[in-house]
Amino acid sequence: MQLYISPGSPYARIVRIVVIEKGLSEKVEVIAAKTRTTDSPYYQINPSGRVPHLVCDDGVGLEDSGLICSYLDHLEGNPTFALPAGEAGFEARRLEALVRSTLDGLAVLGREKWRPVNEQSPKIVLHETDRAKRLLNLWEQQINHPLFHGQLNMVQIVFGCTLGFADLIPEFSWRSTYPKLNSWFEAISARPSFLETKPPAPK
Ligand SMILES: N[C@@H](CCC(=O)N[C@@H](CS)C(=O)NCC(=O)O)C(=O)O
Repeated sequence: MQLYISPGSPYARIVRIVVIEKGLSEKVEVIAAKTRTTDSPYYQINPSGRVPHLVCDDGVGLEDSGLICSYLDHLEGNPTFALPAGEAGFEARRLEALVRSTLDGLAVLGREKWRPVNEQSPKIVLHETDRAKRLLNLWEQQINHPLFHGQLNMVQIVFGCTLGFADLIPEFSWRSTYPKLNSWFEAISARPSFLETKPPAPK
């Protein structure tokens, strides 16, 4: 299988972490795609141009980190990240959706802040900074939720990649404001799968 990524993409990092945690590194070739470029050859492989994108052994392409993680988790018949049935599964989906919402907002903020200053929209920067602060305030209060602890799950992986991405955004310093999130992040960042996929500093 081929997994198309970009080294700085937090969504691709979610999948790369699942590949490592599931012991699938030998079976999944990780390829850096050229995204956000006119006429990139990658568009022949994935017309949407987004990463992550997994080309399965039968040639079928899968887009979206949630879908790819679920596919990889079930590949060898021993899903470790599958959700429990009923109430507990719904609670995990509720948290993952809100963590992904945090990441989606930060992705917009990051993209804006990496543009030259004269191309940035102050309105978008303010809107996304405010959203991120409201959500990080919420997570600072809820980080003791059992799903953020114990056996690794998708909520933890997505949130770890979210905070790792927040770390890279210029002028978005969150660590001293949210000490509980900081210690939680320090702990998950020490996992080999997180160390191995640490994003490079943006250029
Ligand atoms: N919901 C998607 C989001 C993927 C996404 O937004 N990827 C960004 C990189 S972080 C991308 O490929 N951008 C390139 C583009 O928009 O052309 C997922 O979870 O995989």
